[in-house]
Amino acid sequence: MIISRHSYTERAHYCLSPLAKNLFHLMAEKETNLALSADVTSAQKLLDLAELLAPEICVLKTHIDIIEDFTPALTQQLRKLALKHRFMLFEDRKFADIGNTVKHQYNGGIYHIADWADLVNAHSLPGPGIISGLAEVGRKKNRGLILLAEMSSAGHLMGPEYMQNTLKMAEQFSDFVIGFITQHALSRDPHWINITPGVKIGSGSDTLGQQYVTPEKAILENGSDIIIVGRGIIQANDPLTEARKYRQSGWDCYLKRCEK
Ligand code: S5P
Repeated sequence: MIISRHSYTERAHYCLSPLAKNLFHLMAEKETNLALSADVTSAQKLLDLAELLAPEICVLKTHIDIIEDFTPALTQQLRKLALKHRFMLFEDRKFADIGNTVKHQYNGGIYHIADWADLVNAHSLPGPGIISGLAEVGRKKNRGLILLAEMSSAGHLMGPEYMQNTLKMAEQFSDFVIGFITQHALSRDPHWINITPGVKIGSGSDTLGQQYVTPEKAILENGSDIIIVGRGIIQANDPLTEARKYRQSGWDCYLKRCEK
């Protein structure tokens, strides 16, 4: 198992992406490795959640295309909150097309994702052209890309070979790709950030294939650096208290891993 014992600050030194470096420093200084998956469908709900939980998180992950009353004012507000409370915005767009198409999807359309999202993600499935296309837009705006190496859902097709090939592809773009959506750390190189969704205290699953691991398993056994939590927090009676539990648990596991 490939698990880094180094601190986030130490790992920041190895990053070729300025954004990855900033993210490691932000996590170390704010003492949080919790990303909130704010999967709600109204702009006001998203802003309320962001405002409430901003002090607890390093990353706010959005699905901007599920917002029913989207206006550009929403992303401007999110950026203001991100600056004020020091967290990064991650649009979970999961690009999966040829380079020329994703370039337009990233830059244009209704959402102008590249203008406000520090981070986006993409599937490696179409080959390196998808990264080149996104990099044409994102590099000059100092954005970062996360490649999906391994999903949390039951029956996914991302086996060990796919994961290794995703790593190899990322290595060609290490100033722009900051790491992976993955259940397991992929490489000994300390600059890659392993980001893990499907995390819930108590583990379990949902009725549509989502599979959960605990923060302990994600960070201590599987080498995750950032845990993404959605329904475990946003469907709780008291999301703030719950977010603090995840934050504490995520941070304690990270410290324990560094001590080993
Ligand atoms: O493999 C994955 C990749 C992602 S980005 N599995 C996931 O669940 N996600 C996303 O993480 C998913 O789209 C959702 O926004 C979030 C998990 O939400 P939860 O409510 O199940 O914690």
